[in-house]
Amino acid sequence: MKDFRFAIFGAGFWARVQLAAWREVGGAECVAIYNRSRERAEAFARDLGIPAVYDDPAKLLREVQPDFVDNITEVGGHKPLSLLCARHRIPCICQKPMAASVADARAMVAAFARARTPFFVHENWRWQSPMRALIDTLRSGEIGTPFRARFTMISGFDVWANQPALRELKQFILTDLGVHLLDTARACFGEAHAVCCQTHRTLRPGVKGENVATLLLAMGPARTSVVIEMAYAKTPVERECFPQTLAFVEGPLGSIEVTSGFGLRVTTNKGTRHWSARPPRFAWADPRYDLSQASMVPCIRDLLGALRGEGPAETTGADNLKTMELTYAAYASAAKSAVVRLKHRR
Ligand code: 89Y
Repeated sequence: MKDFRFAIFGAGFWARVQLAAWREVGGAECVAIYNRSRERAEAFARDLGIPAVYDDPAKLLREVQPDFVDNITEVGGHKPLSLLCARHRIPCICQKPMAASVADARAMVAAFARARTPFFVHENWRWQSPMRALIDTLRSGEIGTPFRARFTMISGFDVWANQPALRELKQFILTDLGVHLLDTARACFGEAHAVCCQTHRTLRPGVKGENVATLLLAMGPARTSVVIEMAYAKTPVERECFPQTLAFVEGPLGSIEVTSGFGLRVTTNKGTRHWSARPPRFAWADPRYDLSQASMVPCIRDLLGALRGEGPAETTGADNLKTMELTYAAYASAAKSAVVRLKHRR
């Protein structure tokens, strides 16, 4: 099968790892890079062996005509650069969070639909090995339809060291981490009917946005009560699990626990079975981010399969629009101290 020729937009922390993940998967070769700082793009291209460097994205698209673009810029670049791809009818994978507002996300999805061009979001949390094991166990029906679930991601890890731009976001933890947890919750329990959210800003002025959030959602046909707790508050915690999400799910036939150290524990009236969903270790991954960076591999595989026409991807732009609606509904709830209902949902 012919390898795809693709271009990356962006030359930051995640672009470097994502390129390594593409190489791990194979079947697609990065032939060009765009970054608004040419100097940064050149250094990146030199280090990673990318033949062509551009500081003008439209010129890149015209001259290189890549089979697709992987847009790994910061959120400010997501809308303009994705829309540029749509105008050139070049399929695009956009980094999460897709957009800085629901209106922007809708405009992006609509532009690709009009151009009849594939559009995806690189959303890898649902591909983390323990989260996938949770999704698969729920879909097997072993514990029945869950009535309640809890996702917890409370970490003292210094996420700003590698990603200083996160300090400047006026909307921080829900757009950075919340999108991941909400997307995974959608994969586990179905679409949200209502959300109630409270946030805190405990690290001002160094970190501008909210860095603590607690959500209660009603999700899916059974209106499963889903509680999501997240914090990057530099709180000393005895067991640091970054970047793992811990979970506890209750159903009529049993419960599932995702424990620190990638453990899965499923308890039914037959007893408890447990196993480890440890992710593979890739030499190119930063050991502190192993779980999350390893999950880029199955995420990319899924997107590549869709680009090849082998089947639909899980994280299309249209699907991720529901994650965006939910994320910004959570902000609206926090702003109003009120429950926000989501319309037109399954
Ligand atoms: O940016 C975030 C992501 O996508 O995964 C973890 C992270 O690096 C910090 O929250």
